[in-house]
Amino acid sequence: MAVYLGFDSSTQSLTLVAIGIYPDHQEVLLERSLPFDEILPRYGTRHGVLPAADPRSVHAPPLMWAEALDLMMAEVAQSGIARDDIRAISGAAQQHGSVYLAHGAGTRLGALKAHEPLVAQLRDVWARATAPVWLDSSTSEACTAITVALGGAAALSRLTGSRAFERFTGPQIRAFAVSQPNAYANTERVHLVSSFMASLLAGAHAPLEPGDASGMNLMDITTCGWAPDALAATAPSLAAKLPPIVPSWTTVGTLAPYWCQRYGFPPARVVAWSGDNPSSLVGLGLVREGRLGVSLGTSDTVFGLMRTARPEPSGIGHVFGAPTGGHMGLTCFANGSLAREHVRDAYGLDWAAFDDALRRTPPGNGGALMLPWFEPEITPAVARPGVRRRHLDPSDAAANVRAVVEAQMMALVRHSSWMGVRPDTFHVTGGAAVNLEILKVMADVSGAQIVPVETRNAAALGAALRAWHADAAASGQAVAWQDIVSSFVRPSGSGAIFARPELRRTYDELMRAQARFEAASH
Ligand code: XUL
Repeated sequence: MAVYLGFDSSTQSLTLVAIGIYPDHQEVLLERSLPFDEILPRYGTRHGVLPAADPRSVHAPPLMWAEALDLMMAEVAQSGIARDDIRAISGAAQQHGSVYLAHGAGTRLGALKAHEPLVAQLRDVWARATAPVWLDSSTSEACTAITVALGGAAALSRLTGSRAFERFTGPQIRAFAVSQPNAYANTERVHLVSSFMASLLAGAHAPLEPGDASGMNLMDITTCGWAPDALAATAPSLAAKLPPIVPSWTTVGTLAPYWCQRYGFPPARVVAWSGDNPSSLVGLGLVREGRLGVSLGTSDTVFGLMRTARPEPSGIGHVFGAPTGGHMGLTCFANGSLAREHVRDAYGLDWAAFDDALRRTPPGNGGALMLPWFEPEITPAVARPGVRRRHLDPSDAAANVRAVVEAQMMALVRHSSWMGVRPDTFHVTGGAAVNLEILKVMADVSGAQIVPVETRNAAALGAALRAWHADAAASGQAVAWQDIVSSFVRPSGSGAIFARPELRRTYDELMRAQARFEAASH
C-alpha cells in the first residue's frame, strides 16, 4: 500500500488531501484545511493577506505559509495515517505570488535542525519579508515597460502565453528591482509560492515546473524554458536568481531530515509543486482534450487541456503549462457568483425562487440579453462596471434571472472557443455547481454534457494524484493519467446533465447577438 500527500497553499488557507492506494481500491484518507487568519492570527492577515494603505498592493507573509506547513505536517504525523507508507508528496499553490530569499538561504535550508521549530530557523532568510500575491495590481508601469520592450502585447502573449498582467510575477519582480534595487541585489533566489513550499520540504532550493512558471510572463510557452528576452526586459541578472524549470513529474528531492527526525516521516519523494489552476486540471480529471473544467466561484473560470500552445488572440485568456504535459488554456470572469447573487438580491429572491424563475422562463429568454458587469470585468476587459440590458425589462425578475445565467454561460462558451478544442464534457465545481437549474442552462447553451464533480479540494487532490503519478513513473510502474483520475474524480449525486438538441439554433443565434452587443458595449 502507498500513501500520497497533496497540499494546496492557497490565498486563505493551507489544505491537505492524503490518498491511499491499495491493491484492490483507492481512497481519500484525510482532508484538512488550516485557515491562516484563524490558526495563525499573530501574522495579522485578513482573508490571508496583509491590510495595506494602498488597495492595489496586496502582500502576505511567507513565514506564515511556512508555519502552516509545519502545523499541517505535525497533524499528519498524529492523524493515524501509516507514516511509513508515505511515498511521495506534492503540492499546489496560489499562482503568481513571489518569495524573495537572501544570499545564504540555500545553505540555511540545507541545515534545518529537527529540535527547533521551522519558523525560528527562517528568521533571516528573507531578502523581502513579504510576498506580493495574485491580488496585487500595483505594477501597471512594469507591465507597460515589459510589453514595450517585447514588441507589444500580442508578441508577449505569443512568447509567454499571456500578455502582461499586474499580478504576473515578471512585472512584480521588475517593480521590486526598480523600487528596492539593494534588496533585489541581495536576492539569491526568487521563488514562486509553489517552489518555496517545495524547498521547505526538500531542505534545498526547489525548481519550478511549467504549470506555475507559465504564470510569470517569463517562460517561453513553446519550449518551457526561460525566455532570455523576457528576463532581460524584467530585471538585471534575473537568470541567476530564478529556479530552473523541470518537467512537472520531477522528484525535486526527498523529505528533509527536519521532517523525518521531528515527525517520524520516511525520506519520501518531494515532487515538483505546481500552481493551483494547473493542479486542479488533474484534480478535476481534465486529462484529455475536449473535457473542460468550470469553476463557479467568486469568479468563474473555464479551463482545459490543449495539446499545442495557441495563445488567445485578444490577450484575455492565458496559456499555461499542463502538469500532465502539453498546455492548458484558462479564461477567467470576474462576475461569477457576485453577479448571480446580485440579481438574486436585487429582486428579493432566495436560491429556491431563483431556480424557480429559471424553470418558468423559456430558453433563449425571447431574445432578451444582459451583460452582467456588476464589477469590473476581466473577460472581456471592462474597466467601468455597469449592467447593460437589451429587450429586457429591468422590473421583470424572472427574465433577469434567466438573462444573467444565460449571459454567463454564453460568455463561457464563446470566450473559451479560442482554445481550439471542441468541448464535449464540462466538469463543474465550485459553490454554484450544486444548482441543477444553472447546470441545465450550461448544458443547453454549450451543447455539451455537464458533470458536477464531487471534489471539494481539486487543487490539493490534483497534487496528491500528481505525487502518485510521479512516484509510479519513477518506480518503473507508470499508471496512465486516465486511470489515476478515474478512481478519485466522480460525478456528484445529481449525475450528468445532457443538452437538448432542439435548442441548438436558439442559442447559436443568441450567442451571435451577445457577441455583437458585447462588441458595441465595451
Ligand atoms: C490565476 C490566478 C488565481 C490564483 C488563485 O491566474 O491568479 O486563480 O491562482 O489562487
